[in-house]
Amino acid sequence: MKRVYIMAAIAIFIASLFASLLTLSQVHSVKTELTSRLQVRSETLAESLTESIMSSYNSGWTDGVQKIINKFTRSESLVGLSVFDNTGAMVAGSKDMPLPEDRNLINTVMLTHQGIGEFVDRGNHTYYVLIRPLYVDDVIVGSLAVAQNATYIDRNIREIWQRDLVRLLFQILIFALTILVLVRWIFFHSISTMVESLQALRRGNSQIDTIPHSSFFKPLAGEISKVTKSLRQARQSASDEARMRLEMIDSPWTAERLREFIKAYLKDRPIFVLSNREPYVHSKTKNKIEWSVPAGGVVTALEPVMEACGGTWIAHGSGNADEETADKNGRIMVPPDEPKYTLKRISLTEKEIEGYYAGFSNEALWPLCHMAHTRPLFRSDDWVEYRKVNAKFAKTLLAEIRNVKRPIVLVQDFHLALVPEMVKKSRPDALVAIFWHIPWPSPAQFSISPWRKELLGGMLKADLVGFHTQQYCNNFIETVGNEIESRLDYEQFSIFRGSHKTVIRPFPISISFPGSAEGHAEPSKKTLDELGIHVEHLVLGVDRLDYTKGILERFKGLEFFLDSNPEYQGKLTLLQIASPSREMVEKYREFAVLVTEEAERINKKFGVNGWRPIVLEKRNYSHEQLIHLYQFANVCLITSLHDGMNLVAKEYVAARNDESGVLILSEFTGASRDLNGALLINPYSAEETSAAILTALMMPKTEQQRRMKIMRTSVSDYNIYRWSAEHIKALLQLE
Ligand code: ADQ
Repeated sequence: MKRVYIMAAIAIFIASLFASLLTLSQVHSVKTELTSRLQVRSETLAESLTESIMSSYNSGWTDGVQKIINKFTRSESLVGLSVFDNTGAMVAGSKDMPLPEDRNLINTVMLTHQGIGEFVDRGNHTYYVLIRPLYVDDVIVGSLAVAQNATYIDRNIREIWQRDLVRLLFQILIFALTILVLVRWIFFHSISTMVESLQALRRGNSQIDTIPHSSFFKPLAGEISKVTKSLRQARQSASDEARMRLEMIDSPWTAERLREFIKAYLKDRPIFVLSNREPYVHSKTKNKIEWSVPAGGVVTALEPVMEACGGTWIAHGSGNADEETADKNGRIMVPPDEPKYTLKRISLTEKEIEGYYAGFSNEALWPLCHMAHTRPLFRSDDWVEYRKVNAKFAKTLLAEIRNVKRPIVLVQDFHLALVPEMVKKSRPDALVAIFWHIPWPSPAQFSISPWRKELLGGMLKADLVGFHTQQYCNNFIETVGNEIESRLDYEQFSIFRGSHKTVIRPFPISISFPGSAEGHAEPSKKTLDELGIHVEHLVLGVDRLDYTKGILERFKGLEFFLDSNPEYQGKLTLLQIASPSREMVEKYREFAVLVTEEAERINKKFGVNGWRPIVLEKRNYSHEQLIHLYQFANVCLITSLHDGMNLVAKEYVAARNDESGVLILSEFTGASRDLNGALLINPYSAEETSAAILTALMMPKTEQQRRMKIMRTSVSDYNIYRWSAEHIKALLQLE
């Protein structure tokens, strides 16, 4: 629409310019005509007066001339007359005669024998003064000046401008209104109807067919109808195929297959997802509202599932325009450009965010579950807020499922550990699963939490508790055994408390591969060019700015590598994309400073001729930009000190459709269990990291391809659609 306004403004500008030029030319011709008429009149007048004036010359110019002057200047258009002798001195003249400033004109007239006309301004009036020589027997004896009122010429011109300007403004108004009506109702309306219809079709709503039938768009509408028809057919056959594949164990999982699976297994039972982070954040800058997808594993993993299945996602609305963009109940359909499911936003107070999110979740539970040598901070105020916000989430969900029989509830992550118990208390018929996206620590490590029993009690009311790896499941079951009165069944990996059974299962999370843009994008070097990176070897790191990701250790490993392999100096760059994370937590702010300082130190040590060994980009990149970077990176370097899974590793593998590139992966990530072709390292050892970089750079293409193939098969065999299907299947088996 903005472009339409710009085009309308340009059209109006051109029309105004054209109209102004026309008026200007009209003004010019009117002025010329009026002036020439005035000149002719002045000449005639002067001629007729000359005779009378010369009759008094012989009597010595005196009283006679003055009398003639007084007699003639009574007329309205003749403003004044003056007579000069041959020395240029005034002999007689009317009172207030407007004479030109330049008195030499009188002498010039007598010398050149030529009459001169001049416009003279006096106050608000303009006069035309004509000076002519006076002769006796062909000898110049003086001159005569005749002044006439010329104000009416300017008045006429002004009137023309005013009249034409009003007409011009009126025309512009009509013109602008016509453009707006044309664009709004004919083009914009028709096009947005077409877009809506195509979007509905893309969402799989084959009933809607609102393509406009106006004759103007007929050819386009015809083409679109054909395309939509073939899309419908393609979708139908994909759906038929997916239904057939449901029965075939070995066939790949796709969004379509998951949709068919959900239809077949859940019938019409809706899915409710609860997580702290929302999948789409609306933010307002100046007067513009924009949406973005926040960086983070939970969103990356669950968004494709919700797109495939629909349902409701309940999350904290953290954007400053979230409230404004949602309806009065906090609901909004997303993705914003192609709505497929409902996002229900919960608003939290500053105090709640401080205590529940920054405090208990990120300063207590996060370091408690990650072995990254950061001490957890347990504050009872934070715990109070954590419980309060968990209750808020549970209450919101209970309102949403009020009229839903046996709802499926998928609670996500460590922020909402108490929600399963709170939901089950009111709705025992709900099937509840909680998935823990981060590692589960050893029983000894978990035992330091003052609220360990409450946390475990909250989780154990779920029917299913999921982790990424078997190791985390083992840790959890042992922790429960140590802390809570219960019966453990190691054979079925279940925990019984009273009559309630909770099943513990590993579901290694993944990404949407194949089935989305991964690996299909045309590689583009745009971002690298913009960053001025033109090296032979690109090593890539992509993380949230989090101390568990081992970014400082990665830098140390690179420093060790450049020290031990100086021939690579100037030829290799580590591009570290690090999106700011949890900035309200002091540890994270300190960590961001440390990362910057360390990058600067290493760059200072090795940097030469504009080459920097580390390019640190502390910002969010779009999914597409990341895919392009993955495609150009010879090495992806993941050095997490402890990581539930690490989806970046899988994203790198998925983007490498040329089957080359080397993944260096910390052995302390969940992903290291799934990705057999990676070079595994202990990130605490700079020597090991450095050796792996050298191995990666020297690895023959055939070996790279062998390893990459293994990893790509693994990611595509167990993608996010399969994760979701197995998760839901396991939950349904518990009914
Ligand atoms: P995270 O700790 O957030 O997830 P990870 O699994 O690596 O870690 O996922 C990060 C996601 O954010 C990836 O999709 C990545 O592309 C994206 N991302 C990172 N930096 C970005 C940037 N600068 N710009 C844009 N996107 C960026 C948690 C656990 C993990 C677990 C996931 C999923 O800590 O162990 O794998 O949940 O369960």
